[in-house]
Amino acid sequence: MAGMKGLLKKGLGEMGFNAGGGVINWFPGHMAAASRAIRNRLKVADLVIEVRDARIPLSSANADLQPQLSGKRRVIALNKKDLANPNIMHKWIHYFDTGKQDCLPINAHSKSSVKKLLELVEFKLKEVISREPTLLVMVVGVPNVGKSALINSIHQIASSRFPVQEKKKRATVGPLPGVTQDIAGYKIAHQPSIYVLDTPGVLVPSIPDIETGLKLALAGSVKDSVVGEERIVQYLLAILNTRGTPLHWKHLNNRRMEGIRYDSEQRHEYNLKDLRPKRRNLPNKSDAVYIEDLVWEVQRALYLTLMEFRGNAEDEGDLENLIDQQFGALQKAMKIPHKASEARLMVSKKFLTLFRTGKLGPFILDDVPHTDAESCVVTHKE
Ligand SMILES: Nc1nc2c(ncn2[C@@H]2O[C@H](COP(=O)(O)OP(=O)(O)OP(=O)(O)O)[C@@H](O)[C@H]2O)c(=O)[nH]1
Ligand SMILES: [Mg+2]
Repeated sequence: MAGMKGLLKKGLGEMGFNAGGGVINWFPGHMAAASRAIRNRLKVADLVIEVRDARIPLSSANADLQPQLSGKRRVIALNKKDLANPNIMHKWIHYFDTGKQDCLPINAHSKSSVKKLLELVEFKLKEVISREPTLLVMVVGVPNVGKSALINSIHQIASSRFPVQEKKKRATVGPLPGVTQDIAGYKIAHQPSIYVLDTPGVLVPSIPDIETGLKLALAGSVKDSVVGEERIVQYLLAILNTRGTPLHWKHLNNRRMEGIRYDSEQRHEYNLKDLRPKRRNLPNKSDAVYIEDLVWEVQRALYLTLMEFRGNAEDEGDLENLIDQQFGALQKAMKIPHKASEARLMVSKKFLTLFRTGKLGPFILDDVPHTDAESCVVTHKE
């Protein structure tokens, strides 16, 4: 980890995730106003669904809202569980359980998953449902975690149960952060009337540390242009190399990797072209096969560079060299023309897409903190 910390300090050190100044203006004006509006509405909410990104259960918590949220009936929905490593997810569930905080990993696009969340919400509202004529459930979270997608699924499930008005009303969902700009209500039940409120994603004006900022950028909560795709990928590669993840890809691709063992042992100079499995012409291939091949080439490029790396990943200079080499290997694997002046940027964009769509496998980037039960639901890593 020392190598990565050094690299972050050196390469990314001048970055400040600070709304007030520096190179980065990532806290747009609407967010400050939205934060105020959310705080006001929270005062009257009966329950809040705090949506976090399952890949970063702590880094995706809005630290400024935590004191208010912890004083309310709250369910933490760890969304995008399809992109998160299930083996590590159960440790996170245990972590939140220990802190007596209701939490549920969900996939906002899956009805069965959202139904489970609704059951939990109903259970927590049980006692107020019987006495209040109107209830307000708020959905809050940092940008792009899937709040609006969740609202749409809730609304859809509700409209199959109750004859709700405005059946066709849908929240806009999109792949970039900052899609929802206004608070909007959706009626999901009557007697009592229950409304769910979709809210704009809000970040804190000052992100406490650079790694939290980079994780938020990796997960897509901060616009890529704010941090720069190359920096985000440099950080992702630092994580993968430090964790030795590419070495595990060998087992995933055992059959195809057979050739690799031969090549890396027998030949020090490898040529990706020679190793490439026989390919049919691109136009005849389905997209799925094309992507599968691309993923395989990318994983192999990272596996080989890490295998042949003779430096020390704890040393920031060595790690930086390895990452530079990997950018070159990825460029070849992705068949991005050598002279393309924007090659590094193109590599970064493609690599980020593979990561964000889960093609490189499921990940959880935050480490489960060692805590006592009381301080369990902390907002960011120490
Ligand atoms: N893989 C995966 N993608 C999801 C899931 N939920 C939402 N998404 C995608 O994440 C992106 C963001 O979803 P939104 O619902 O717009 O996110 P949001 O939190 O409302 O974003 P803002 O309005 O910008 O704050 C979209 O591309 C969704 O399709 C999920 O559970 N799994
Ligand atoms: Mg939204």
